[in-house]
Amino acid sequence: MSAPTPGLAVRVPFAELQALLQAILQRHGCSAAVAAVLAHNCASAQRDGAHSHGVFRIPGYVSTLASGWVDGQAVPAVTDVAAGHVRVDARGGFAQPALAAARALVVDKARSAGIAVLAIHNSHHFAALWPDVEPFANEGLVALSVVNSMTCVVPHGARKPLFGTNPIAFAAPCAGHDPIVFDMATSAMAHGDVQIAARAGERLAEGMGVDAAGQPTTDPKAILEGGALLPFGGHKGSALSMMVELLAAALTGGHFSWEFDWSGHPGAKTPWTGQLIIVIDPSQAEGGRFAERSRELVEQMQAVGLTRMPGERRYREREVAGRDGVALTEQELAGLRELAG
Ligand code: NDP
Ligand code: PYC
Repeated sequence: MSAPTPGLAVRVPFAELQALLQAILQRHGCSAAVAAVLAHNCASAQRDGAHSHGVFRIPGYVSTLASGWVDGQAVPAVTDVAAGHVRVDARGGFAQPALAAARALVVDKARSAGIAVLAIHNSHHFAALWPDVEPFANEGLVALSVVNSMTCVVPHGARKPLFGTNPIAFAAPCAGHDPIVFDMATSAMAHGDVQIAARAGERLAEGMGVDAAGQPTTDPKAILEGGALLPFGGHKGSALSMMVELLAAALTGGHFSWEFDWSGHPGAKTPWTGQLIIVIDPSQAEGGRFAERSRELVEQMQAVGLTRMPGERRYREREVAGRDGVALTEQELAGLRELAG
């Protein structure tokens, strides 16, 4: 669940917010190119009400850049590996500029081979995952992405944390509709939402995490201070989280969620891991009617009573933000202006 920031009070045009975030990121060590990509990503999350990865994350970007843990100037190195395989070394920078650098090549390959994988390593991902896949579906492609993060999730049946919160995002075209998109942590909650609950002084639902002694707790601070999250859905979410470690790290050449040590970089918040994106061209599939079949599926789901598709809440928030501006609190806006200097 992406918890709303309490007291959203001001509305800012998207372009203004994006420019403000870009100024902050450049001032704190990103190149203009990297800052542009991250600012668009973060402003989009705020616009869509994906608050756990909107402007809430900016102080984390700034402290991480200040700590020297991430290279905000990194220029990714793209390798054309094979007919359906592109590799990117993010060179210790962020994952989103690495995706941007390889995007055109991977789309070309998906269209010619029918499927292509984009394997990113040596990368930091501190954002929502849906912005990485949704644009592929807007171009008629199907995309699936996984990224691993930092050790804070206890595998089902284990005693100590090992996995990251390891999200999975999927996007598919749907005739006459916005793409079908879901994006979910494989932990019971995103770490960002635990932080937001702790900041708001709220308790969590049962089953989200354990304290430092491994005992179930509903106190978000106990989870953050020595405790850990649990996978969603017991052994099933745990298996998916394991799959994410394999695909995002073992397959890409990135770090597993436990394999990096940021203790020498106080203020570092961004996991230094890997990301895999699989892009499929459905026009080459049997029948060539994928988007229409998507639509049929959605209609059948609605016919049996479904009133809310994944991604729909974000699209609604996006529509309101397009009309009225992106919502944030006065305190958040003041904090951003201060960081922009
Ligand atoms: P949520 O549980 O809020 O949502 C997961 C998905 O389910 C979304 O697609 C959401 O759609 C959909 N959904 C939610 N409620 C319903 C409902 N009642 N009916 C139908 N669909 C529903 O996401 P998480 O808390 O698991 O993750 C939040 C974010 O954190 C994600 O963007 C994820 O990528 C990010 N994250 C990033 C990490 C990283 O390492 N970079 C690590 C972990 C998480 P909708 O969007 O419309 O609400
Ligand atoms: O919310 O779990 C999370 C997360 C980890 C890294 C970035 N976001």
